[in-house]
Amino acid sequence: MSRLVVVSNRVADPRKPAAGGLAVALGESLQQTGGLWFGWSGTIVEDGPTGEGEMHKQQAGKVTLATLDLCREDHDSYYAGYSNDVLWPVFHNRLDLANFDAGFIGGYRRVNQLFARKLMPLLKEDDIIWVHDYHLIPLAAELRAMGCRQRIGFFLHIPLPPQIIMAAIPQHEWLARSLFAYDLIGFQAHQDVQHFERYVQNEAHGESLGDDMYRAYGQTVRCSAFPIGIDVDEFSALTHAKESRDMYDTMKREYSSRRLLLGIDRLDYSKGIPHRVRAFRELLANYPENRRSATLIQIASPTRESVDAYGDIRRELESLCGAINGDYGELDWMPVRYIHRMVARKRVPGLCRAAAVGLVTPLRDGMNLVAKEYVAAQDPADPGVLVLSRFAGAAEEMKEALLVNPYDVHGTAETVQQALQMPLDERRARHQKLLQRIRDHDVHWWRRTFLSALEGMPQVRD
Ligand code: GDG
Repeated sequence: MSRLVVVSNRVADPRKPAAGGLAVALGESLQQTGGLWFGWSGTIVEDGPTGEGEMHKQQAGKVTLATLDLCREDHDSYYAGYSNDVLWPVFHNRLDLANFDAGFIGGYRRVNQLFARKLMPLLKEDDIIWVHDYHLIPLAAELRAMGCRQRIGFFLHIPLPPQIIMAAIPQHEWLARSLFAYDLIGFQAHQDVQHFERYVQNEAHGESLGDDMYRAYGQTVRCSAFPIGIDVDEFSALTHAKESRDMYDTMKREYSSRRLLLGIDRLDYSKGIPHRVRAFRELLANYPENRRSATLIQIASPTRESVDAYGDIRRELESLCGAINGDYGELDWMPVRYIHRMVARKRVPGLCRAAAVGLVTPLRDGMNLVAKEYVAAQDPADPGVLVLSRFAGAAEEMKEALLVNPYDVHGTAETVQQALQMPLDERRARHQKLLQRIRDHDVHWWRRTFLSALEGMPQVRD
């Protein structure tokens, strides 16, 4: 059996309780076969030389964790710069927020080369290499340039934008060419595959060969959608753990005669939180029966605070929530509870279960795991309703949610009202179908199908 080598920007110890489904899924597959997990250590060396980094190796059960420190300059240009200030906004269709600073690309390239150089000596002949996400698009090309012939797969956790938006990135052709150094590319949704296909045909002047195979730049690559899931059983089991039950009981007690609406997101501009809060204000304005009765709890956990756009969204949200509470709040009821902190993972299922409506309304999202977690946490006998943005990858599968256009604040408010009034029979029927779907395509299915497709690729490249 081939050894699995996972490469991602950050590395998690698979023996420790994981913060999310991805770490669980990757940790689990590595634990089974034994394997190597390679990435940045999270340490920034203030005055270190560029393109270098000390490597740390640690054994975690059957898994070897190999991590690299980055110097300040490399970190700022590769991670905060090119990854999060260019690729993240553009891939989420936010050209207006992209900062095409010409200084970033050097660091992005340098760190990918550094990763390749440090990884190369650790590789064995029949390893299977699985690279994750937009930070590492050129990694396979760098490895190939150093003579790596092992099978390499790439999974993009965020959306791939339409060709015309992709083409705004000054280095788009280099990025696209780099993708063809992989054997297999996995996207979250069929729409991403369509965007890839159009780019290949119109921009790269390549062709689709059928059977998910594409040819351009003298290379052939397989590309398919592998929608990521969650560990449904683990998440449902967490619902019954003490912390989660306590959370649920507290919420039910505190809001006994009130309806809870819940949003849980990193405070990222892609998640559409201000639009959602405006929709909630519209709900209170247009359907006054919800005043004193509906409460929106919005958990917005801090993220990437060194990037300017994140400070802006925080200020916008704080002022919006303050204005709604000022306009509609009563001495014994505040419409919005906004929390700018991370909530403990063990409490999340209980919070989801207590909420009558789950609001997952990103402006753009690769998948969105919160949509799946909300469904997994519900009581099947009395489930809440998921209101889901049509622009989340999850909307391709989760058809029984109430789908909304988050830019349409009025329409979203109407749909939330529909969710609040939905009869029990309909709630149960929708929930049952959604639960079945997230069970059929859980995180284990995602990992198995991706890795078996990668293992099925011929090892020798032309
Ligand atoms: C990227 C893609 C894709 C959030 N706040 C708290 C908290 N969370 C947890 C959620 C969920 C996870 O973080 C967020 O996952 P998402 O999928 O919603 O979003 P991204 O972080 O943007 O992830 C996305 C994903 O990769 C996987 O491929 O689905 O489209 O953007 O698990 O529950 N957890 C805790 N406290 C919080 O305050 N404990």
